[in-house]
Amino acid sequence: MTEDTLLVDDFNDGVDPNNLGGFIFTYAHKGASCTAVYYPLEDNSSSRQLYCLEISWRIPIASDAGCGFNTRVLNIETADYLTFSFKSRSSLKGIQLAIKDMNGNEIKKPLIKYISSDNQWQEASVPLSDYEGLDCKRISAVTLIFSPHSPSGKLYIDNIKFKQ
Ligand SMILES: [Ca+2]
Repeated sequence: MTEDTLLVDDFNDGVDPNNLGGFIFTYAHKGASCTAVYYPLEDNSSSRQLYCLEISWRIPIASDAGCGFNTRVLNIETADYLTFSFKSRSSLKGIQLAIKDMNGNEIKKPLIKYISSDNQWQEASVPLSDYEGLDCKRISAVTLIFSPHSPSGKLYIDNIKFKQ
């Protein structure tokens, strides 16, 4: 970890907690489901190594589910971007990328603003100016929120970090 990077999780140790001491959490409201498992990567030659996280969801009725990454009380004042590696072949139009602070404020943006679902690994770079209004000295979680607009699917994520 360098000075200009705040690594949330590279999943490389294969277990919780993450690099900040926070935990992965999933939730699912009525009729929905969401699971997250460590997934071994076959190609360790790239920046994506050892494990990523495989997230599966199913929202067959009007409900919602999510998978999040607890960042404890993270100061991201020096960061300009949230970045992560991502791969999915599922429809992503109903997925929101949320960032939350310790005051309970949560800002959500459509994930498809930052990535596509072409089943190739891609690097997302999310400008934190899109999330203005949060207490950036006390960030508590990054969450993917699933809705019936993407009724079921699977995605892979790795190297979640805040950086300059
Ligand atoms: Ca990894």
